[in-house]
Amino acid sequence: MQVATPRMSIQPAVHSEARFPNAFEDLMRDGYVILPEAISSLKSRLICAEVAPHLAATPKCVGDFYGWKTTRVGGLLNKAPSTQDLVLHPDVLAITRAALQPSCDCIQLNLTQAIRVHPQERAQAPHRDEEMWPHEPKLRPWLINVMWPLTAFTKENGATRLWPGSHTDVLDRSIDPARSIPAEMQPGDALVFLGALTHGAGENRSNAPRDGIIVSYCLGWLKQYENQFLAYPPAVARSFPTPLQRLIGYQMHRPNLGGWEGQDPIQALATNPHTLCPHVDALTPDIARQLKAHYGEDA
Ligand SMILES: O=C(O)CCC(=O)C(=O)O
Ligand SMILES: [Fe+2]
Repeated sequence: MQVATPRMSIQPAVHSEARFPNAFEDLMRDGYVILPEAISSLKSRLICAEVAPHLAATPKCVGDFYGWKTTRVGGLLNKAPSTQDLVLHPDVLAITRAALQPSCDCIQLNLTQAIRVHPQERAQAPHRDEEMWPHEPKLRPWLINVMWPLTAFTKENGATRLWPGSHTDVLDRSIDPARSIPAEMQPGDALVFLGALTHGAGENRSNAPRDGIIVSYCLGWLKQYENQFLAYPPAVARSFPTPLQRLIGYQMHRPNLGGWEGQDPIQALATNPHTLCPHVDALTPDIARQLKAHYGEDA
């Protein structure tokens, strides 16, 4: 039996996605939304070409979650630099912030991962990506996933399978496959879905690989799935645009979380970072006011 999990109503913090005006509402209602032609097919081909050698050189995965006839490659932002445009996609970021920012000071990148589902790979077990944080109930979204197809996604070749509306139920690993739908898409489209939506890669019954890139974002106070500071240590991250440096985690999450030597961790990207620095508060305006009031000072 499925027990409905109470979820608080969600007020969008940012809601300016001009090209996809209903996307946020669709996402929150159904648990997913497809953004058609979110990037050009040219850009998608470029990303595909950059990722291809890495997918070809990487051994197949090991495990019943990752799949045995599946290849995955992480840390794409420097291996395939055009993926930076996926991560910084303005419409996706607007939708993601609207969904996550009510529950955090700033969002962060959770992972980038290319996924090749090879012919004869079985359907991945139904799951939720929010399972990695074992805390229930989650009253609001903790994670937003974006699947960017690099090849056409079809019912036959393993398009991601989604159980629409399942984000409001508890996870049921034996959920009826007949109630799922394949996210059929073309390169350039983007599938945005909630981390609480039950889903899985489909079975690949075709004779060609199905390739896609997952980009996911999570609340800024969570442990990221992919260790971004190993994927992009300062020597690598230094060349990234500042908004990307911030998203991967070189940022403070107020109050005072994620600093380095008491400073904004973006200082670590300076050519000669200082380490003898004072710890400097990074407080939310609310907490700053409360502390002033506590000490009897004017706000
Ligand atoms: O490749 C896909 O379609 C989805 C993969 C997935 O959901 C996962 O690995 O978490
Ligand atoms: Fe997943």
